[in-house]
Amino acid sequence: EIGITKPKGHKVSFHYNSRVEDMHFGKTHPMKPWRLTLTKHLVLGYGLHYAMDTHEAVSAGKDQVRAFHDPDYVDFLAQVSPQTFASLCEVPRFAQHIPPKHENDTVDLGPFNLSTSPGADCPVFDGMSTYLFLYTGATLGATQQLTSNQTDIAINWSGGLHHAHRAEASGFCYINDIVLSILDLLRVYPRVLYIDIDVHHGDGVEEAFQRQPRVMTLSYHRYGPYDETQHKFFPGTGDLADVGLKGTVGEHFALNVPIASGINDGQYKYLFENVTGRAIEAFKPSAIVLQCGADSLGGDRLGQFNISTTQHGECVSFVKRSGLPLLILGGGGYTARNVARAWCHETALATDNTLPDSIPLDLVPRPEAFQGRAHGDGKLHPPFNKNTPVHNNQNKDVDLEYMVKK
Ligand code: TV7
Ligand code: CA
Ligand code: ZN
Repeated sequence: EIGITKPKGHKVSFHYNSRVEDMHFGKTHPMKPWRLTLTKHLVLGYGLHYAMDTHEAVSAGKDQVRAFHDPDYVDFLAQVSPQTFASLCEVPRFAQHIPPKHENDTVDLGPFNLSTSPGADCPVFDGMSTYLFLYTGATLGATQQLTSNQTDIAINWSGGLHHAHRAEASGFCYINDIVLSILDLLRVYPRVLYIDIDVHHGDGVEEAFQRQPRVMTLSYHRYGPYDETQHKFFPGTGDLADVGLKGTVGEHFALNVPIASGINDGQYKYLFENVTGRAIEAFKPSAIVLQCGADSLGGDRLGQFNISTTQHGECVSFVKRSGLPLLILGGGGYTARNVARAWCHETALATDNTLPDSIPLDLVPRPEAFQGRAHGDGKLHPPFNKNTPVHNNQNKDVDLEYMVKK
């Protein structure tokens, strides 16, 4: 018996709809909605649903999405599919959004940075509209539970798509569910703190609120050139000096913690707890949104950090200790079995449960996903071993100290 118990003194609500699982961005595309299936299997296998209110998410409405996004973009997203894409591109009000082609572009881009080319970051795929409006609906449902005081912590692992812009898809993100959520939170809470532990910079959220002193955005991310090539790590923004739009009331309400590859648990903990702690002290938020992108874990297919599921979870616990209304969202995460481990562990932390390290493989469908692979063998917190790709640690403690002092 695992002995899952309800949290004492607070409520947690879990927002999900299994229809997001069947989606395929494309054969080799790193974003795999199947990681959400694995997460669900672990959460249910451990019995964590007994510790929360579970809500079946409903799709967001177009009107709700228009609260941030361009109306033409919303119409396009609602109608687009691989079958309708070509004819929609001919519609004049959509065609005006087609970006000019550069000579070294490898993929053909259509309106709003969308494309049917196989190598595109933001492909048009079957069921895409359903998927977008569902993950957004799940985030807005979770937000609604918070703003109506029906829960203290709300979770949506299918949300957290931080790169989407007002009229442009970017970096696997189409609808910015985070921005929409924060807009709803602002109706009730005077100040909202947004914290982003995805390995990529939370540029879409930062940009949306760059003139808004009631929202502080704080992103931790890999920043700078790759080791060999001179290309910048996506999206290339989020310098330490980037603190919000200069000359506006939003100046100083954006914080960025740029990090080199290979950061370890101790260094990440030091940065996260010092900077987040001071941000909470100074800004005095009335609610917090935490984007928990799992591509900051060691062994991620795209990320370049070396942090463990334990330290990733420590970030959630640290934020939870503030006792403020909290929205927990997913985001990136490209080694599916590790994404599921991290988000299941964090669901347990939100509900004050401690899970045994041995995954109850007899209760979990597809136990093969958690056994025998490079790091696994049925453990929730697999230690790094000789098979884990390790990125050389380029972070010097003095650099980290400098950022904390700033
Ligand atoms: C929140 N990295 C999203 C992170 C978005 C990262 C990128 C890929 C990638 C795309 C593929 C693919 C890939 C192995 C990796 C400059 C480019 C280079 C497309 C190949 N394999 C989040 C976005 C990032 C698509 N994009 O924060 C189809 O990697 O670096 C770039 C841009 C131009 C486009 N090309 C990549 O985690 C959810 N893309 C395979 C097939
Ligand atoms: Ca980040
Ligand atoms: Zn990411």
